[in-house]
Amino acid sequence: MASAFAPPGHLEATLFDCEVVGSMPADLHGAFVRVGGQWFYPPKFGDDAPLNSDGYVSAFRFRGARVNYIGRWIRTPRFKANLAAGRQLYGYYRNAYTDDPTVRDPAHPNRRTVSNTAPIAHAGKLFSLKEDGLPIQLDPLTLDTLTPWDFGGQWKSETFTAHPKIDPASGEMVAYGYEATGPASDDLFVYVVAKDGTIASERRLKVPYVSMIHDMALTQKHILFPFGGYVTSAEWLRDGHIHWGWDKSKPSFIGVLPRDGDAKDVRWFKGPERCLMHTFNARSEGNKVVLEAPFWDSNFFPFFPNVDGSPWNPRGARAFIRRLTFDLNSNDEVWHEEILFPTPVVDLGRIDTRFMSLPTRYGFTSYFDAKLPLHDALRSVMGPRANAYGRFDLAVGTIQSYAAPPGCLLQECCFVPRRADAPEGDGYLLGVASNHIERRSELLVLDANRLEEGTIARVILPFVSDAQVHGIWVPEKELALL
Ligand code: V55
Ligand code: FE
Repeated sequence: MASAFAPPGHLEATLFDCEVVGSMPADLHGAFVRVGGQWFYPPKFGDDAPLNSDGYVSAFRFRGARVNYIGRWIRTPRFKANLAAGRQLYGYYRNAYTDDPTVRDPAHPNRRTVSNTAPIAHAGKLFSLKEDGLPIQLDPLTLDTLTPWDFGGQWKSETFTAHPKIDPASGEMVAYGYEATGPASDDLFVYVVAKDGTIASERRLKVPYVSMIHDMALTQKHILFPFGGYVTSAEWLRDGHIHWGWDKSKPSFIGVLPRDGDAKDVRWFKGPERCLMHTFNARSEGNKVVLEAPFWDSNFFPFFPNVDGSPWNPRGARAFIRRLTFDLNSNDEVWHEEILFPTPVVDLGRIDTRFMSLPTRYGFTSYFDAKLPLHDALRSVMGPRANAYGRFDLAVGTIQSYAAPPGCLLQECCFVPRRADAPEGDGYLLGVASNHIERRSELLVLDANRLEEGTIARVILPFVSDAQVHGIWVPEKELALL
Protein backbone atom coordinates (compact mmCIF):
# COMPACT_ATOMS: atom_id res chain seq x y z
CA MET A 1 0.00 0.00 0.00
CA ALA A 2 2.82 2.48 0.69
CA SER A 3 4.16 3.84 -2.54
CA ALA A 4 7.39 2.51 -3.95
CA PHE A 5 7.89 5.68 -5.98
CA ALA A 6 5.65 8.29 -4.40
CA PRO A 7 5.25 11.62 -6.15
CA PRO A 8 7.23 14.49 -4.60
CA GLY A 9 5.76 17.09 -2.29
CA HIS A 10 3.03 14.97 -0.79
CA LEU A 11 1.00 15.70 -3.89
CA GLU A 12 -2.68 16.55 -3.82
CA ALA A 13 -4.29 17.01 -7.18
CA THR A 14 -7.39 17.86 -9.16
CA LEU A 15 -7.29 16.88 -12.82
CA PHE A 16 -10.10 17.75 -15.21
CA ASP A 17 -10.70 15.78 -18.41
CA CYS A 18 -7.95 13.26 -17.83
CA GLU A 19 -6.16 11.65 -20.76
CA VAL A 20 -8.17 8.61 -21.87
CA VAL A 21 -6.78 5.89 -24.12
CA GLY A 22 -9.27 3.62 -25.88
CA SER A 23 -12.98 4.08 -25.86
CA MET A 24 -14.46 4.98 -22.49
CA PRO A 25 -18.00 3.60 -22.08
CA ALA A 26 -20.54 6.43 -21.92
CA ASP A 27 -22.72 4.65 -19.35
CA LEU A 28 -20.40 5.05 -16.34
CA HIS A 29 -22.02 7.71 -14.17
CA GLY A 30 -20.51 7.96 -10.75
CA ALA A 31 -17.22 7.86 -8.93
CA PHE A 32 -14.62 5.23 -8.15
CA VAL A 33 -13.51 6.31 -4.67
CA ARG A 34 -10.39 4.81 -3.13
CA VAL A 35 -8.85 5.04 0.34
CA GLY A 36 -5.37 3.93 1.32
CA GLY A 37 -2.30 5.05 3.18
CA GLN A 38 0.99 6.79 2.50
CA TRP A 39 3.58 8.03 5.00
CA PHE A 40 3.38 11.83 5.13
CA TYR A 41 6.27 11.78 7.59
CA PRO A 42 8.32 8.60 7.89
CA PRO A 43 7.22 6.19 10.63
CA LYS A 44 8.68 6.67 14.10
CA PHE A 45 9.74 3.01 14.15
CA GLY A 46 11.33 1.36 11.14
CA ASP A 47 9.58 -1.94 11.82
CA ASP A 48 6.12 -0.40 12.03
CA ALA A 49 3.24 -1.66 9.89
CA PRO A 50 2.42 0.13 6.62
CA LEU A 51 -1.13 -0.18 7.93
CA ASN A 52 -0.19 2.80 10.15
CA SER A 53 0.46 5.23 7.29
CA ASP A 54 -1.62 8.37 6.75
CA GLY A 55 -5.02 8.13 5.11
CA TYR A 56 -5.34 9.37 1.53
CA VAL A 57 -8.55 9.50 -0.49
CA SER A 58 -8.85 9.73 -4.24
CA ALA A 59 -11.67 9.55 -6.75
CA PHE A 60 -12.10 9.06 -10.46
CA ARG A 61 -15.38 10.73 -11.42
CA PHE A 62 -17.02 9.65 -14.64
CA ARG A 63 -19.56 11.61 -16.63
CA GLY A 64 -20.23 10.42 -20.11
CA ALA A 65 -16.84 9.42 -21.42
CA ARG A 66 -15.05 12.16 -19.46
CA VAL A 67 -13.09 11.50 -16.30
CA ASN A 68 -11.86 13.82 -13.56
CA TYR A 69 -9.48 12.85 -10.78
CA ILE A 70 -9.08 14.21 -7.23
CA GLY A 71 -6.56 13.07 -4.61
CA ARG A 72 -6.43 14.40 -1.03
CA TRP A 73 -4.80 13.62 2.28
CA ILE A 74 -7.35 12.93 4.97
CA ARG A 75 -7.12 15.64 7.65
CA THR A 76 -7.54 13.45 10.71
CA PRO A 77 -6.81 15.07 14.08
CA ARG A 78 -3.55 13.10 13.96
CA PHE A 79 -2.61 14.38 10.50
CA LYS A 80 -3.17 17.95 11.67
CA ALA A 81 -1.10 17.44 14.84
CA ASN A 82 1.79 16.01 12.81
CA LEU A 83 1.60 18.80 10.26
CA ALA A 84 1.63 21.45 13.01
CA ALA A 85 4.68 19.82 14.61
CA GLY A 86 6.39 19.19 11.27
CA ARG A 87 7.22 15.62 12.23
CA GLN A 88 5.83 12.19 13.06
CA LEU A 89 4.44 12.27 16.59
CA TYR A 90 2.76 8.89 16.57
CA GLY A 91 4.29 5.54 17.31
CA TYR A 92 3.37 1.98 16.53
CA TYR A 93 0.24 0.76 14.78
CA ARG A 94 -2.57 0.97 17.32
CA ASN A 95 -0.41 1.52 20.36
CA ALA A 96 -0.90 4.98 21.87
CA TYR A 97 1.68 4.24 24.60
CA THR A 98 4.39 4.61 21.96
CA ASP A 99 3.31 8.12 20.90
CA ASP A 100 5.21 11.35 21.56
CA PRO A 101 4.40 12.68 25.07
CA THR A 102 2.87 15.82 23.54
CA VAL A 103 0.03 13.78 22.03
CA ARG A 104 0.07 10.53 24.05
CA ASP A 105 -3.50 9.73 25.12
CA PRO A 106 -3.99 5.98 25.62
CA ALA A 107 -7.47 6.55 27.05
CA HIS A 108 -8.68 7.79 23.66
CA PRO A 109 -6.96 5.60 21.07
CA ASN A 110 -9.53 6.35 18.40
CA ARG A 111 -8.36 9.97 18.25
CA ARG A 112 -5.14 8.71 16.61
CA THR A 113 -6.78 6.86 13.72
CA VAL A 114 -5.22 7.38 10.27
CA SER A 115 -8.50 6.41 8.58
CA ASN A 116 -6.61 4.71 5.76
CA THR A 117 -8.54 1.57 4.89
CA ALA A 118 -11.81 1.91 3.00
CA PRO A 119 -14.48 4.36 1.85
CA ILE A 120 -18.20 3.78 2.36
CA ALA A 121 -21.18 5.78 1.13
CA HIS A 122 -24.43 5.50 3.07
CA ALA A 123 -27.48 7.68 3.64
CA GLY A 124 -26.10 10.42 1.41
CA LYS A 125 -22.78 10.67 3.24
CA LEU A 126 -19.28 9.62 2.26
CA PHE A 127 -16.79 8.35 4.85
CA SER A 128 -13.28 7.01 5.14
CA LEU A 129 -12.88 4.13 7.57
CA LYS A 130 -10.39 2.33 9.75
CA GLU A 131 -11.15 -0.25 12.38
CA ASP A 132 -9.46 1.64 15.24
CA GLY A 133 -11.64 4.74 15.15
CA LEU A 134 -14.83 6.40 14.02
CA PRO A 135 -15.73 7.02 10.38
CA ILE A 136 -14.41 10.33 9.06
CA GLN A 137 -16.97 12.16 6.99
CA LEU A 138 -15.70 13.52 3.67
CA ASP A 139 -17.19 16.09 1.32
CA PRO A 140 -18.23 13.98 -1.67
CA LEU A 141 -17.53 16.80 -4.13
CA THR A 142 -14.13 18.06 -2.95
CA LEU A 143 -13.03 15.08 -0.81
CA ASP A 144 -12.29 17.62 1.93
CA THR A 145 -12.21 16.12 5.41
CA LEU A 146 -15.25 17.05 7.48
CA THR A 147 -15.50 15.43 10.91
CA PRO A 148 -15.38 12.13 12.78
CA TRP A 149 -18.95 10.79 12.69
CA ASP A 150 -20.66 9.17 15.69
CA PHE A 151 -24.19 9.00 14.24
CA GLY A 152 -25.47 11.89 16.31
CA GLY A 153 -24.06 10.36 19.49
CA GLN A 154 -25.84 7.04 18.93
CA TRP A 155 -22.65 5.09 18.08
CA LYS A 156 -21.27 4.00 21.47
CA SER A 157 -18.34 1.85 20.38
CA GLU A 158 -14.97 3.60 20.37
CA THR A 159 -14.25 1.88 17.09
CA PHE A 160 -15.97 1.25 13.77
CA THR A 161 -15.05 -1.18 11.00
CA ALA A 162 -13.50 -0.75 7.57
CA HIS A 163 -16.04 -3.26 6.22
CA PRO A 164 -19.66 -2.54 7.07
CA LYS A 165 -22.17 -4.24 4.78
CA ILE A 166 -25.14 -2.62 3.08
CA ASP A 167 -28.21 -4.78 2.49
CA PRO A 168 -29.24 -3.93 -1.09
CA ALA A 169 -32.89 -4.74 -0.40
CA SER A 170 -33.46 -2.74 2.79
CA GLY A 171 -30.70 -0.16 2.31
CA GLU A 172 -29.66 -0.67 5.93
CA MET A 173 -26.01 -0.83 6.88
CA VAL A 174 -24.82 -3.47 9.34
CA ALA A 175 -21.65 -2.36 11.09
CA TYR A 176 -19.68 -3.11 14.24
CA GLY A 177 -16.79 -2.08 16.41
CA TYR A 178 -14.48 -4.52 18.16
CA GLU A 179 -12.30 -3.51 21.12
CA ALA A 180 -15.41 -1.39 21.53
CA THR A 181 -14.71 -0.19 25.07
CA GLY A 182 -10.98 0.41 24.67
CA PRO A 183 -7.77 -1.24 23.51
CA ALA A 184 -7.71 -5.01 24.12
CA SER A 185 -11.29 -5.03 25.42
CA ASP A 186 -13.33 -8.11 24.53
CA ASP A 187 -16.40 -6.07 23.59
CA LEU A 188 -17.96 -6.31 20.15
CA PHE A 189 -20.80 -3.84 19.52
CA VAL A 190 -23.02 -4.56 16.54
CA TYR A 191 -25.26 -1.91 14.99
CA VAL A 192 -27.90 -1.69 12.32
CA VAL A 193 -27.91 1.73 10.70
CA ALA A 194 -31.22 2.40 8.96
CA LYS A 195 -31.42 3.56 5.36
CA ASP A 196 -31.80 7.15 6.60
CA GLY A 197 -28.53 6.98 8.56
CA THR A 198 -30.03 6.71 12.05
CA ILE A 199 -29.14 3.84 14.35
CA ALA A 200 -31.90 1.23 14.46
CA SER A 201 -30.36 -1.25 16.92
CA GLU A 202 -27.36 -2.04 19.08
CA ARG A 203 -26.20 -5.41 20.39
CA ARG A 204 -23.31 -5.84 22.80
CA LEU A 205 -21.39 -9.11 22.42
CA LYS A 206 -18.34 -10.62 24.09
CA VAL A 207 -15.72 -12.32 21.90
CA PRO A 208 -14.02 -15.67 22.74
CA TYR A 209 -10.67 -13.85 22.71
CA VAL A 210 -9.52 -10.41 21.60
CA SER A 211 -8.40 -10.53 17.98
CA MET A 212 -8.59 -8.56 14.75
CA ILE A 213 -12.12 -8.75 13.34
CA HIS A 214 -11.27 -7.03 10.10
CA ASP A 215 -14.29 -7.92 7.97
CA MET A 216 -17.75 -9.42 8.36
CA ALA A 217 -20.30 -11.06 6.11
CA LEU A 218 -24.03 -10.58 5.83
CA THR A 219 -26.80 -12.91 4.72
CA GLN A 220 -30.51 -12.21 4.65
CA LYS A 221 -30.74 -13.86 8.08
CA HIS A 222 -27.30 -13.78 9.69
CA ILE A 223 -24.27 -11.64 10.48
CA LEU A 224 -20.88 -13.37 10.44
CA PHE A 225 -17.76 -12.27 12.36
CA PRO A 226 -14.59 -14.16 11.32
CA PHE A 227 -11.31 -13.84 13.18
CA GLY A 228 -8.31 -15.82 14.30
CA GLY A 229 -4.67 -15.93 15.28
CA TYR A 230 -3.94 -12.29 16.07
CA VAL A 231 -3.69 -11.58 19.80
CA THR A 232 -3.14 -8.57 22.01
CA SER A 233 -3.60 -7.56 25.65
CA ALA A 234 -3.48 -4.47 27.85
CA GLU A 235 -0.10 -5.62 29.15
CA TRP A 236 1.31 -6.26 25.65
CA LEU A 237 0.30 -2.72 24.66
CA ARG A 238 1.71 -1.14 27.83
CA ASP A 239 4.97 -2.93 27.05
CA GLY A 240 5.14 -0.92 23.82
CA HIS A 241 4.53 -3.58 21.17
CA ILE A 242 2.84 -3.14 17.84
CA HIS A 243 -0.87 -3.92 18.41
CA TRP A 244 -0.96 -7.54 17.24
CA GLY A 245 1.08 -10.66 17.67
CA TRP A 246 0.31 -13.99 16.00
CA ASP A 247 -0.40 -17.01 18.18
CA LYS A 248 -0.62 -20.11 16.01
CA SER A 249 -2.06 -22.12 18.90
CA LYS A 250 -5.22 -20.01 18.87
CA PRO A 251 -8.23 -21.42 17.04
CA SER A 252 -10.05 -19.34 14.46
CA PHE A 253 -13.63 -18.40 15.23
CA ILE A 254 -16.61 -17.29 13.21
CA GLY A 255 -19.52 -15.79 15.10
CA VAL A 256 -22.96 -16.35 13.58
CA LEU A 257 -25.50 -13.85 14.90
CA PRO A 258 -29.13 -13.92 13.73
CA ARG A 259 -30.00 -10.53 12.25
CA ASP A 260 -33.18 -10.51 14.31
CA GLY A 261 -31.65 -12.09 17.44
CA ASP A 262 -30.16 -10.87 20.70
CA ALA A 263 -26.48 -10.81 21.64
CA LYS A 264 -26.97 -14.10 23.51
CA ASP A 265 -28.06 -15.84 20.29
CA VAL A 266 -24.57 -15.62 18.75
CA ARG A 267 -22.94 -18.99 18.04
CA TRP A 268 -19.14 -19.11 17.87
CA PHE A 269 -18.01 -21.76 15.39
CA LYS A 270 -14.44 -22.88 15.88
CA GLY A 271 -11.78 -23.81 13.30
CA PRO A 272 -8.06 -24.51 12.93
CA GLU A 273 -5.23 -21.95 12.69
CA ARG A 274 -6.35 -19.50 10.01
CA CYS A 275 -5.99 -15.83 9.20
CA LEU A 276 -9.56 -14.76 8.43
CA MET A 277 -9.47 -11.31 6.87
CA HIS A 278 -11.67 -10.43 3.90
CA THR A 279 -14.89 -12.06 2.75
CA PHE A 280 -16.59 -12.23 -0.64
CA ASN A 281 -20.19 -12.86 0.37
CA ALA A 282 -22.42 -15.18 2.37
CA ARG A 283 -25.93 -16.59 2.13
CA SER A 284 -28.45 -18.36 4.33
CA GLU A 285 -29.88 -21.56 2.79
CA GLY A 286 -32.50 -23.09 5.06
CA ASN A 287 -30.64 -24.07 8.19
CA LYS A 288 -27.23 -23.64 6.60
CA VAL A 289 -25.06 -20.59 6.23
CA VAL A 290 -22.54 -20.51 3.38
CA LEU A 291 -19.58 -18.13 3.38
CA GLU A 292 -17.19 -17.67 0.46
CA ALA A 293 -13.91 -15.93 1.20
CA PRO A 294 -10.22 -15.84 0.23
CA PHE A 295 -8.87 -16.75 3.67
CA TRP A 296 -5.17 -17.16 4.56
CA ASP A 297 -3.70 -20.24 6.20
CA SER A 298 -1.64 -18.30 8.76
CA ASN A 299 -0.15 -14.91 9.66
CA PHE A 300 -0.38 -12.83 6.51
CA PHE A 301 1.37 -9.72 7.88
CA PRO A 302 5.18 -9.99 8.30
CA PHE A 303 5.21 -6.98 10.64
CA PHE A 304 2.97 -8.63 13.27
CA PRO A 305 5.43 -10.89 15.14
CA ASN A 306 4.76 -14.51 15.94
CA VAL A 307 4.44 -14.62 19.75
CA ASP A 308 6.47 -17.84 19.92
CA GLY A 309 9.43 -15.92 18.47
CA SER A 310 9.54 -17.90 15.23
CA PRO A 311 10.20 -15.97 12.00
CA TRP A 312 7.35 -15.03 9.69
CA ASN A 313 6.61 -17.88 7.33
CA PRO A 314 5.71 -16.86 3.76
CA ARG A 315 4.19 -20.29 3.10
CA GLY A 316 1.40 -19.58 5.59
CA ALA A 317 0.67 -16.25 3.94
CA ARG A 318 -1.24 -17.78 1.06
CA ALA A 319 -4.92 -17.04 0.54
CA PHE A 320 -7.17 -19.60 -1.11
CA ILE A 321 -10.76 -18.96 -2.07
CA ARG A 322 -12.79 -21.18 0.23
CA ARG A 323 -16.39 -22.11 0.82
CA LEU A 324 -17.28 -22.50 4.49
CA THR A 325 -20.56 -24.15 5.40
CA PHE A 326 -22.20 -23.84 8.82
CA ASP A 327 -24.91 -26.32 9.72
CA LEU A 328 -27.13 -24.58 12.24
CA ASN A 329 -28.93 -27.86 13.01
CA SER A 330 -25.75 -29.40 14.36
CA ASN A 331 -24.45 -28.72 17.86
CA ASP A 332 -20.83 -29.20 16.85
CA GLU A 333 -19.84 -25.54 16.43
CA VAL A 334 -17.45 -26.48 13.61
CA TRP A 335 -17.68 -25.56 9.95
CA HIS A 336 -17.04 -27.55 6.79
CA GLU A 337 -14.36 -25.97 4.61
CA GLU A 338 -13.53 -26.53 0.97
CA ILE A 339 -10.85 -24.85 -1.21
CA LEU A 340 -12.51 -23.84 -4.51
CA PHE A 341 -9.44 -22.95 -6.62
CA PRO A 342 -5.84 -24.21 -6.42
CA THR A 343 -4.59 -20.72 -7.36
CA PRO A 344 -3.56 -18.54 -4.41
CA VAL A 345 -5.02 -15.03 -4.65
CA VAL A 346 -4.71 -11.61 -3.11
CA ASP A 347 -7.46 -11.51 -0.49
CA LEU A 348 -8.87 -8.16 -1.63
CA GLY A 349 -11.91 -9.78 -3.19
CA ARG A 350 -14.93 -8.04 -4.59
CA ILE A 351 -18.42 -9.01 -5.66
CA ASP A 352 -21.28 -7.35 -7.48
CA THR A 353 -22.50 -5.53 -4.36
CA ARG A 354 -26.09 -5.36 -5.66
CA PHE A 355 -26.18 -8.98 -4.46
CA MET A 356 -24.52 -8.52 -1.07
CA SER A 357 -26.13 -10.96 1.43
CA LEU A 358 -27.84 -12.80 -1.46
CA PRO A 359 -26.59 -15.81 -3.45
CA THR A 360 -23.75 -14.80 -5.77
CA ARG A 361 -21.79 -16.69 -8.40
CA TYR A 362 -18.80 -14.45 -9.12
CA GLY A 363 -15.91 -13.16 -7.08
CA PHE A 364 -13.36 -10.73 -8.54
CA THR A 365 -9.88 -10.36 -7.20
CA SER A 366 -6.26 -9.85 -8.17
CA TYR A 367 -3.62 -12.54 -8.03
CA PHE A 368 -0.15 -13.40 -9.21
CA ASP A 369 -0.23 -15.35 -12.46
CA ALA A 370 3.03 -17.31 -12.48
CA LYS A 371 2.75 -17.80 -16.26
CA LEU A 372 3.40 -14.07 -16.78
CA PRO A 373 6.94 -12.66 -16.67
CA LEU A 374 7.84 -11.46 -13.17
CA HIS A 375 9.07 -7.87 -13.31
CA ASP A 376 11.37 -6.84 -10.42
CA ALA A 377 8.88 -4.20 -9.30
CA LEU A 378 6.44 -6.95 -8.43
CA ARG A 379 8.75 -8.78 -6.03
CA SER A 380 8.19 -8.21 -2.32
CA VAL A 381 8.92 -9.88 1.01
CA MET A 382 5.34 -11.10 0.91
CA GLY A 383 6.00 -12.84 -2.43
CA PRO A 384 5.24 -11.80 -6.01
CA ARG A 385 2.48 -9.21 -6.25
CA ALA A 386 -0.67 -8.99 -8.33
CA ASN A 387 -0.29 -8.96 -12.11
CA ALA A 388 -3.73 -10.34 -13.03
CA TYR A 389 -7.39 -9.75 -12.29
CA GLY A 390 -9.60 -12.81 -12.17
CA ARG A 391 -13.31 -13.38 -12.39
CA PHE A 392 -13.68 -16.48 -10.26
CA ASP A 393 -16.81 -18.47 -11.04
CA LEU A 394 -17.56 -19.92 -7.62
CA ALA A 395 -20.29 -22.17 -8.99
CA VAL A 396 -18.19 -24.12 -11.50
CA GLY A 397 -14.60 -23.31 -10.45
CA THR A 398 -13.35 -21.56 -13.60
CA ILE A 399 -11.29 -18.37 -13.87
CA GLN A 400 -11.41 -15.70 -16.56
CA SER A 401 -8.51 -13.34 -16.30
CA TYR A 402 -6.89 -10.12 -17.40
CA ALA A 403 -3.09 -10.16 -17.63
CA ALA A 404 -1.48 -6.81 -16.84
CA PRO A 405 1.45 -5.59 -18.95
CA PRO A 406 4.92 -6.27 -17.46
CA GLY A 407 5.82 -3.88 -14.62
CA CYS A 408 2.20 -3.09 -13.78
CA LEU A 409 1.13 -3.82 -10.22
CA LEU A 410 -2.62 -4.14 -9.77
CA GLN A 411 -4.56 -2.59 -6.91
CA GLU A 412 -7.87 -3.96 -5.65
CA CYS A 413 -10.49 -4.00 -8.40
CA CYS A 414 -14.11 -2.87 -8.23
CA PHE A 415 -17.16 -4.14 -10.09
CA VAL A 416 -19.63 -1.68 -11.65
CA PRO A 417 -22.93 -2.97 -13.07
CA ARG A 418 -23.68 -2.01 -16.68
CA ARG A 419 -27.20 -0.98 -15.72
CA ALA A 420 -29.10 -1.02 -12.44
CA ASP A 421 -31.05 -4.09 -13.66
CA ALA A 422 -28.17 -5.94 -15.38
CA PRO A 423 -27.65 -9.59 -14.35
CA GLU A 424 -25.04 -10.37 -11.71
CA GLY A 425 -21.51 -9.77 -13.05
CA ASP A 426 -22.64 -7.96 -16.22
CA GLY A 427 -20.71 -4.71 -16.18
CA TYR A 428 -17.25 -3.27 -15.85
CA LEU A 429 -14.25 -4.04 -13.73
CA LEU A 430 -12.23 -1.00 -12.67
CA GLY A 431 -8.79 -1.13 -11.15
CA VAL A 432 -5.71 1.03 -10.84
CA ALA A 433 -2.37 -0.25 -12.13
CA SER A 434 0.87 1.17 -10.81
CA ASN A 435 2.92 1.26 -13.98
CA HIS A 436 6.49 0.89 -12.71
CA ILE A 437 7.98 1.30 -16.18
CA GLU A 438 6.24 4.59 -17.01
CA ARG A 439 6.28 5.62 -13.30
CA ARG A 440 2.62 6.58 -13.26
CA SER A 441 -0.79 5.16 -12.43
CA GLU A 442 -3.43 4.10 -14.90
CA LEU A 443 -7.08 3.34 -14.24
CA LEU A 444 -8.04 0.25 -16.20
CA VAL A 445 -11.58 -0.26 -17.45
CA LEU A 446 -12.41 -3.84 -18.40
CA ASP A 447 -15.54 -5.67 -19.48
CA ALA A 448 -16.18 -7.88 -16.44
CA ASN A 449 -17.53 -10.63 -18.72
CA ARG A 450 -14.52 -10.47 -21.07
CA LEU A 451 -11.47 -9.87 -18.94
CA GLU A 452 -9.18 -11.77 -21.29
CA GLU A 453 -9.92 -9.25 -24.08
CA GLY A 454 -7.99 -6.60 -22.16
CA THR A 455 -8.82 -2.99 -21.39
CA ILE A 456 -11.67 -1.16 -23.10
CA ALA A 457 -10.21 2.12 -21.90
CA ARG A 458 -7.44 3.46 -19.67
CA VAL A 459 -7.21 6.74 -17.77
CA ILE A 460 -3.62 7.93 -17.69
CA LEU A 461 -2.43 9.92 -14.68
CA PRO A 462 0.86 11.81 -15.04
CA PHE A 463 1.94 10.63 -11.55
CA VAL A 464 1.59 7.71 -9.19
CA SER A 465 -1.66 7.33 -7.27
CA ASP A 466 -1.31 4.02 -5.49
CA ALA A 467 -2.65 4.86 -2.03
CA GLN A 468 -5.39 2.28 -2.05
CA VAL A 469 -6.38 -0.49 0.24
CA HIS A 470 -10.03 -0.56 -0.77
CA GLY A 471 -12.27 1.26 -3.23
CA ILE A 472 -15.98 1.52 -3.98
CA TRP A 473 -18.18 2.57 -6.84
CA VAL A 474 -20.60 5.34 -5.90
CA PRO A 475 -23.37 5.81 -8.49
CA GLU A 476 -23.98 9.45 -9.30
CA LYS A 477 -27.55 9.30 -8.06
CA GLU A 478 -26.36 8.14 -4.63
CA LEU A 479 -24.31 11.21 -3.85
CA ALA A 480 -24.61 14.61 -5.43
CA LEU A 481 -21.41 14.18 -7.37
CA LEU A 482 -20.10 17.01 -9.55
C1 V55 B 1 -6.10 -4.46 7.18
C2 V55 B 1 -5.80 -3.18 6.78
C3 V55 B 1 -5.64 -2.19 7.73
C4 V55 B 1 -5.77 -2.50 9.06
C5 V55 B 1 -6.09 -3.77 9.46
O1 V55 B 1 -6.06 -5.44 5.04
C6 V55 B 1 -6.25 -4.76 8.51
C7 V55 B 1 -6.30 -5.53 6.21
C8 V55 B 1 -5.02 -0.53 6.14
O2 V55 B 1 -5.28 -0.91 7.45
O3 V55 B 1 -5.57 -1.52 9.98
FE1 FE C 1 -9.92 -4.62 4.37
